[in-house]
Amino acid sequence: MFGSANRASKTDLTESVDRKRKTLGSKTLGRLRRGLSKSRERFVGGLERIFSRKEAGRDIWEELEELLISADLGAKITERLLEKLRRQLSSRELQSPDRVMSALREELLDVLGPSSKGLCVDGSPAVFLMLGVNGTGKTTTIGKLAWKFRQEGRRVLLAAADTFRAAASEQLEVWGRRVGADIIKHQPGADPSAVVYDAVSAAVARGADILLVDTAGRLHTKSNLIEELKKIKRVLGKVKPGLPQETLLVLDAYTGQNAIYQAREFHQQLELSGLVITKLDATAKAGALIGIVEEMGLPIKLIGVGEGIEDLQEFNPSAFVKALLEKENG
Ligand SMILES: Nc1nc2c(ncn2[C@@H]2O[C@H](COP(=O)(O)OP(=O)(O)OP(=O)(O)O)[C@@H](O)[C@H]2O)c(=O)[nH]1
Ligand SMILES: [Mg+2]
Repeated sequence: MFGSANRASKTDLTESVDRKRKTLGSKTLGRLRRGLSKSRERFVGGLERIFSRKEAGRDIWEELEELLISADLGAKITERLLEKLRRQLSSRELQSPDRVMSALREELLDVLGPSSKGLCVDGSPAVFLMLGVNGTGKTTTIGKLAWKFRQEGRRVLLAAADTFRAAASEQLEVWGRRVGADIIKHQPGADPSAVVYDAVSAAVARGADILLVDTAGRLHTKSNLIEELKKIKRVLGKVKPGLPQETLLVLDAYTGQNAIYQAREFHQQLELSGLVITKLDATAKAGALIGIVEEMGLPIKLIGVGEGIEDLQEFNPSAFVKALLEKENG
């Protein structure tokens, strides 16, 4: 369930709601497992390969270190993890992939656990500002998110504040038609803050529950992108104190550890409320997300696990770790 309000009819039988929840739960987990298959293969396949070889004189610690680094966990977490495993595991236990896996699982949950925090949908409207460098998946995430909210019966408005390319607002319009959400747009080249101003006014006037603001990812004039985004944020705050409820940085998981540089810069300048990690299905380096959470201390609010309309999930640390480390029959 996205957000806190529950709009299900009171006449629903508890039993049927439970049944629905169960099917949804397993569908969601299946999609997550599918999405993370490349990264899971790196972890699980890698561990199996390490433990299936029997020749003497190998340094298992070194091989484990290589595996974790290749999954893009980052040097700091890898080091801490190996230290913990060294303390916890006897040399006999070190022969057991299960024991190593469960120690790994515990450590990842320790880092990711505090990162689960739902989206703030309080306010009328609740405004989400989506930021990120070019091509990370901002517009697609907005489309998927709008779909989720529409499924919950919320009224959703989209703001086309990426005004440089005509194609940007067209892409958003296609999503709007697909999910049943109106869009507020100006001519190409217009001031993005003006679009946002109009969009909030329209959202208030039309009684929209959620306003999703799409922004540009690249520099398109001589002006600085970060300055443009700051201005959008200032305008929102002026229209109504407390807006936006969410300032979300969209990061492409494929970027691996380098995403941390984007996260630092945007957080410093724009005070993020959380992260969205997309394309987890396209990378074998989903481990990078763990290093980013540890360094930034920001919650991951959403993850993208494919290009389809349903391929967006609220981040659930234990489901994520399970899907990353456990094989189908696990
Ligand atoms: N595999 C995969 N592809 C994704 C995901 N999210 C987005 N994409 C794809 O990434 C590409 C870029 O997505 P956009 O939504 O246009 O990215 P953007 O951040 O809006 O890009 P700009 O507007 O150019 O800054 C598209 O081809 C999307 O289909 C995901 O979770 N998984
Ligand atoms: Mg876009």
